[in-house]
Amino acid sequence: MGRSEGLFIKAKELIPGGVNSPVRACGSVGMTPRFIQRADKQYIYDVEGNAYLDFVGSWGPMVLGHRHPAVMEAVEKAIQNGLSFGAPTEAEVEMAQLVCELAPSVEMVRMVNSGTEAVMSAIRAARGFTGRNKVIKFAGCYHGHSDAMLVKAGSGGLTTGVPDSAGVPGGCAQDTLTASYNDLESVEQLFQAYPGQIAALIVEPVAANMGVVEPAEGFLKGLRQLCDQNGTVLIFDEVITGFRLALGGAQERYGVSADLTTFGKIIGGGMPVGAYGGRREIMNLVSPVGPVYQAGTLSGNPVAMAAGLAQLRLLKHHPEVYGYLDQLGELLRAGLRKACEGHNCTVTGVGSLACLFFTKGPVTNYESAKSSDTKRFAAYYRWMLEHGCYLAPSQFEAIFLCDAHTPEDIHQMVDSAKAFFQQEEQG
Ligand code: KE4
Repeated sequence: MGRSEGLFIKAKELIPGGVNSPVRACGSVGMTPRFIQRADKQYIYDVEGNAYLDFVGSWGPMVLGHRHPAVMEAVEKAIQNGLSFGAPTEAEVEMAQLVCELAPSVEMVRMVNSGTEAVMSAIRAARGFTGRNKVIKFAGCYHGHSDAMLVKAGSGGLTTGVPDSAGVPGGCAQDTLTASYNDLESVEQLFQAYPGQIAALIVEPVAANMGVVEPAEGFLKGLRQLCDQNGTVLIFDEVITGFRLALGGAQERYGVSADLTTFGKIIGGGMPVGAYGGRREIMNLVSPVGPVYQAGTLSGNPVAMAAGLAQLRLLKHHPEVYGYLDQLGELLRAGLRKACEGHNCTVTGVGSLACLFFTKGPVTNYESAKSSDTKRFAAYYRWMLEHGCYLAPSQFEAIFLCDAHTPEDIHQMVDSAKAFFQQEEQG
C-alpha cells in the first residue's frame, strides 16, 4: 500500500471523506487522492516523491507558480513580526489601495478569509442596499457554500429555489432564483416575474465551475443593462477570474463593470484571503459605518496580506505575464483540439483557463456541460496522472495555467492527451 493510500484510510476516520474540501477526495474519478508533500514552480510532488506538472495550482491562487521567491520572501519577512494581531495594519491599507487601483469598479473593499465569505458578504450588502431579498444566480455557477448559494432551480424555471444541500432551509432557498448561463431571456423572465424584488444578480463572468464556459457575445453587457433597468446590484464573482484574465480581471477583459466584485485565490498569493468591494455607496453600508454586519477574526491577516500583496505587485509590475498566459492557453487549447479531434469532445477556455469536455459540444451552459461523459473523463484523469499531469479531479472544473508553465510543459500535456485518445480508440 502506498503512503497516500495509508494516509487516506487514516484521514477518513478523522475527517469527513478524508479531506477538508470535497472535490479533493477524487470521488468522481474513482481513485485515492495523491497526498501532496510539496510544490515548486509548475510542479507538485506527492508523498511518494512522484513529480507532476500541476494544472490545478491550488485551484487558481498559484498564477505565478509555487514558491515564487518574492512571495516566499514577503511571507518570511512578515512572520518575523508575529502572525496575527486582530488590529488594523498598514498592509491592509496597502492591499485595499492596490485592489482599488487594479479593479477600477472597486471604490472600497473589505478583506475576508475565503471566496465563500466574500460572496456571502456581498449578497448581504446588496440586500441591505436595496432593501430587497431575492438573488439571481446561474445554474452551474458556484459561489462558495453559503446557504443562499447552495440552491437549485425549483420545478418550473420561474419558481423560487429549492435547497441543493441538506441543511439549507427552504426559507432561505426561496429567495434564490436560478437562470440559465448565456440566456438573457431566462434572466428577463425572472425580473418580470419578481418586479422590484431582486436585490442582486451574481455571475461568474467566465464560468469555471461547470468546466469552463465563456460568456456569449453581449451576455455580460445584457446583464449590466437588465440590472440597471431593475435597480438590481450586479455582482461579478471574480474569485477565479480576478487578476487572472487580466490585471483588472474579467471586467477589464470584457469591458463590463460590476457594482460589487468578489475576490479570492490569487488575491491571497496562496494564503486564505477573500475580498468584496465595489461602489462606495454600497460599501459604506457595511459595519461599523452602516447597518450591514460583517466581521472576521483573521480578516486582513498580516501574513496573508504580505503574500497577496507580493503576488499582486508582481502582476502589476510584470503585465507581460498576461500575454504569456494567453499564449500558453491558446497553445494548450489548439493542441487539445487536435488531440481529441474525432473523439466526441470539445475544448473551451479563455486566457489561462481551459477545459476538455467529453461531449460533442458546443458547451454554452450547465445543461450542455452536464451532457459530458464523466466515466470517460475519469479514465482520462487517471491516464494523465500516470503520465505526470496533475489535473482537477472533476469534469466540471478548470485547467489552471501559471506563469511557471513552459510551452514544453503544454506539449507534454497535449502529447499525453493524444496518447489517451489513441489507446481509447484501440480499446
Ligand atoms: P472558497 O470559499 O473556496 O475560497 O471560494 C468559493 C468560490 C467562490 N466563487 C468561485 C467562482 C469559486 O470558484 C469558488 C471556489 N472554487 C473551487 C474550485 N472550483 C474551490 C475548490 C474547492 O472547493 O475545494
